[in-house]
Amino acid sequence: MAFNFITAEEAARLIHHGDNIGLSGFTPAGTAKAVTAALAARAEQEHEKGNPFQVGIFTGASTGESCDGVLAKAKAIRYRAPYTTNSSFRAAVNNGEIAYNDIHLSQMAQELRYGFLGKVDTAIIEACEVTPDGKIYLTAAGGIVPTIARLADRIIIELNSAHSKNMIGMHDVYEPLDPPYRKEIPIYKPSDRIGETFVQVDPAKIAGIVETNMPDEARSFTAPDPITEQIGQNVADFLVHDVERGIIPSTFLPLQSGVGNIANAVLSALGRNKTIPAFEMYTEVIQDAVIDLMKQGRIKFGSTCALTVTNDCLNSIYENMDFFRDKFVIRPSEISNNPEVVRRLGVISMNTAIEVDIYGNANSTHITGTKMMNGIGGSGDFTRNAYISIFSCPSVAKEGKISAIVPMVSHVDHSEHSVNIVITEQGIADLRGKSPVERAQAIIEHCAHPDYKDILWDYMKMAMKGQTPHRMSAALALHDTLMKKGDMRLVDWKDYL
Ligand code: 0RQ
Repeated sequence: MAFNFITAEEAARLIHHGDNIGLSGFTPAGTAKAVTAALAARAEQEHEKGNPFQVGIFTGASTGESCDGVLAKAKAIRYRAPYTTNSSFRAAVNNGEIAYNDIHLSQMAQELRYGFLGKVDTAIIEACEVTPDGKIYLTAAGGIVPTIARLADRIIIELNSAHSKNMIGMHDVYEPLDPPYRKEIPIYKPSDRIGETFVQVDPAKIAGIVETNMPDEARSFTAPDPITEQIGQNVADFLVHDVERGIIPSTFLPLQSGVGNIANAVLSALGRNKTIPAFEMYTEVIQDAVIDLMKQGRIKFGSTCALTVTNDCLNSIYENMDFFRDKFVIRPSEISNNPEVVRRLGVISMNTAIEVDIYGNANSTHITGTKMMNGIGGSGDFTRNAYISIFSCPSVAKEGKISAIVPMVSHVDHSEHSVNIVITEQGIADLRGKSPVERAQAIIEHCAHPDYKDILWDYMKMAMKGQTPHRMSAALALHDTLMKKGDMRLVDWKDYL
């Protein structure tokens, strides 16, 4: 069948106020860019005419400026799920302008199929190739494409020549059946392939193809500083110790790593530590450090949902695809983050927290309990099911005014039951096999910043005895002091008795 080539503006006119759109991509990798930017312009025009114009957005994870950024600024988003990292979007969420539903990434596709989230009217899918019989070859991410492509009434393709056709063959597209018919997902090692290299759609649903040449909008990394270097070193030391005492098999286990500067620094440190054998990853994002370690032979294989790399790095992959072809596979988020597979493979998870409390509950999402930072992303998919779950963060934020170790987290994403190891630049707290009081001793002793150790020990002294000692009137005193005096160190426990 002959395709209908249209402009991004024409594609945007196919979308109506109140529609839900499903987007390809996972992190800014592989995300729709041209049609979403045109949609933002359309929304602004409609708003100027006094007409309402807002859509619901379903994605794999975060997107880039030409999606979440411009759409949030244009006040064109009514509802969105899941993860996002865009600052304009974040501001709109925290102003109460956008209904944001922060879902575990592995669950996004199935919640759409189960009908929890409403109808998908239009899917906008970035591709490096599409064939007349409806085979869509994706770019740098898997995301939720198989599901939105099947559920949507119409599909718009962004055929993006900034992505090389060398990406053809790097995807493993598989969509599970829903209960009660679901079977096991037959992945027994990270490199196992179980699906197709393309997303098959009914070509009659492709309403138009928009040709683009737009690079992905991945953020660049800041160079590791002494704090992130030390955190990376501590994570590597911890893993070496557990290999040496036989807890982790000497052949090692697949790793998962979150996004951001800390995650990048952790992976670099692991790569440098030659006591850790060359390893594999079963993860949701591959960042620049992973690609460097593949080139050095330190990482043998990576199963991922996205190549969340800088454009220089992505181009170096495209130019050296002969080398990379057997080094990674890109899967839909439902599979890359699948709890069943994570637990079967014995994945060691490494994620970053905003704050951790003395009992091991971790807050990955909310600043001072109320303001959304990014979202839970895939951290819960991996943490709850990991062989060993690790959370790392600097012991303090904002020049020491904020302690990342607090008596009680202001929001819980990962409970004490799921968090095994807490690591800061100060040291390592191994929470496995410990009671709550033993955990508190380990976290304060090994992870808290020296400025906060006595403050936290004093809290322990004033806490009411029990399985999990707390003084309820003082549990959030550090946060309260931060809001009132601008520095948690100024807490006066007498005010909270
Ligand atoms: O603020 O940007 O103003 O400097 O938070 O913190 O230390 O630079 O670390 O970039 O790795 O982000 C948890 C947000 C960490 C991220 C989080 C401030 C700090 C700084 C960023 P500035 P850092 P990172 C994979 C798995 C949740 C989801 C997840 C995240 C900014 O890793 O979103 O793990 N994780 N998903 O100053 C106030 C505190 C703070 C604080 C840090 N206690 N109070 N501000 N900050 N701690 C991703 C996917 O699933 C796709």
